[in-house]
Amino acid sequence: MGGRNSGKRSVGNLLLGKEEFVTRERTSCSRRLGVVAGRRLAVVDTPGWWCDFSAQDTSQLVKREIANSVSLCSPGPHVFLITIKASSGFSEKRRRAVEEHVALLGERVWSHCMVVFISAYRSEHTEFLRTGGEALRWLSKKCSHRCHHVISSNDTEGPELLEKIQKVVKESGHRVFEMQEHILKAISEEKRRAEVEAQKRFVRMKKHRSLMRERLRPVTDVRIVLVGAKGSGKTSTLNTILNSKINHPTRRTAQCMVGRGAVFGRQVTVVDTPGWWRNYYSDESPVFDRRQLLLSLSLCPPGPHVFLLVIRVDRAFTETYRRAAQEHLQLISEHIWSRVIVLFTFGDWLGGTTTEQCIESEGEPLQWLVERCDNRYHVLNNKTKGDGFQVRELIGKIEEMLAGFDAEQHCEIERKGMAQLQRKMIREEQKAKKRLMRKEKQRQIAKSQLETLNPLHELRIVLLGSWKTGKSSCGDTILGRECFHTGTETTSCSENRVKISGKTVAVLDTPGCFSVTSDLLEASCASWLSM
Ligand SMILES: Nc1nc2c(ncn2[C@@H]2O[C@H](COP(=O)(O)OP(=O)(O)OP(=O)(O)O)[C@@H](O)[C@H]2O)c(=O)[nH]1
Ligand SMILES: [Mg+2]
Repeated sequence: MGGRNSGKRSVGNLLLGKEEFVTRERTSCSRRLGVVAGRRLAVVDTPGWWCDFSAQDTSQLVKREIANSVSLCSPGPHVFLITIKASSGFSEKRRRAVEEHVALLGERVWSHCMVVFISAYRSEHTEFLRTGGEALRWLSKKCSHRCHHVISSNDTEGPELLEKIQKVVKESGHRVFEMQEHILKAISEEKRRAEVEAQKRFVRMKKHRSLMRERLRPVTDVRIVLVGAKGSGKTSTLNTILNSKINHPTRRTAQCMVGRGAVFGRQVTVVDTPGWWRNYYSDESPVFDRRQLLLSLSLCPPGPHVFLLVIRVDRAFTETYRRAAQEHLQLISEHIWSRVIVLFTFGDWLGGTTTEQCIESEGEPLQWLVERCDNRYHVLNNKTKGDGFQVRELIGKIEEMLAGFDAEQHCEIERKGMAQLQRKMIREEQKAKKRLMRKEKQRQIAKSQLETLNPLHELRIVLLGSWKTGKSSCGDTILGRECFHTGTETTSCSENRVKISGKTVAVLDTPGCFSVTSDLLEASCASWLSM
């Protein structure tokens, strides 16, 4: 078990003494058998979790497969190896991810767990142990200090690891980890149910598509708007559809952007939009982003044919995410649904699993969304684009959707409202420019005044703000190093100081879970008042 790319496959291969595990397992378990030094060995590789994700963000499919691994080595595994790649580091967040995912098998599993650290070379391991800190100590203790270190490139490491496992198994009296029969049965029944439902959905989709194809009218101009949560893969999708590199997908899209190109004989316009936070409802999204969503319609005149709702297929999809998607889409129009296709990205993650199996395994919120779109969905792999087949299929699905409309094929823009919005945005842009100029002027004045003042030898800064606004991270950024505890709630004030350009800069980080009052200010600065 372990995070994605944490080296599970190489550990399996080391144990079996040959390249038995070839392909990466993303969505299902794989089992290999062997005889090594006279021992019969069964090794099961499980799909990994994203190292920084909590179990809540891992897809149901992966969680079910992790639990299902137990049934693949009947009567039960002797040992669970938790693989940790030394080069990736082991933060508190990663520790929590391990804790939550291992706990899917129940608390008893810990007495069968052993940690395997994988490094490319020995010094990397030493450095890893030095920096691993509290998180590493926790994991080691949780596994009763059953830990082993392997160098991935060294083939001779396998027998040593096997010896260690054998020792652990002997110490536990050859006990195996058993899961209650009814739990295993429920897992396998759920798997079967999802497969049956997936097949039904696939047949339904195919039937509807062939019906629509009979009514197909040629479309020479296709206008697409991409909408979805932040980081769902909208910009990458634009690049895949147009076979271009218009915008770098590692950068967040802050404003709508248009791309155009000829795709399989059609003139295609794609509008990319800023994403919403997956767990924010529409009234929590900034007004600017909400307006951008509306503005997207005007960027592909006379109006878009289709909205592609982009969703990562490799992540969990909860009721909160569903509601966030619903609310943001309905900002554009209450009647939008007949023009929406769910577009799953990260198709490369699926491996041998079908999109339908994912939809059926993930649960009701995702199924609701797909149903709301009349069972229209498509999956894209933006990493390996291939020969364009996936884009050709997508264009085909869009045209089939359009065949279902009797009259106007594109979404009408409400012209009066749009003109008002555009005027408002121009006015705000002008105001923003003025504000920027004012700020620059203020800075110039301040700078000239600074020259007449005595130089400061120490600068003290207090960070205030509500819960999870990024105070501790700001502190780290200001001081240029990781001084504060980020990622966990700050419960008491803490101060760090660093010399920057000959000046001491002191930053005081404060807890943010209560509102800022003058009492708090006094308390948090008490240590400084005497300075
Ligand atoms: N493996 C894989 N990675 C993908 C895929 N699609 C997108 N990504 C990666 O996901 C990350 C986010 O992709 P973007 O295209 O920037 O996502 P976005 O929705 O435009 O993000 P925002 O503009 O911030 O809302 C990038 O690192 C992409 O390389 C895919 O199909 N497979
Ligand atoms: Mg983007």
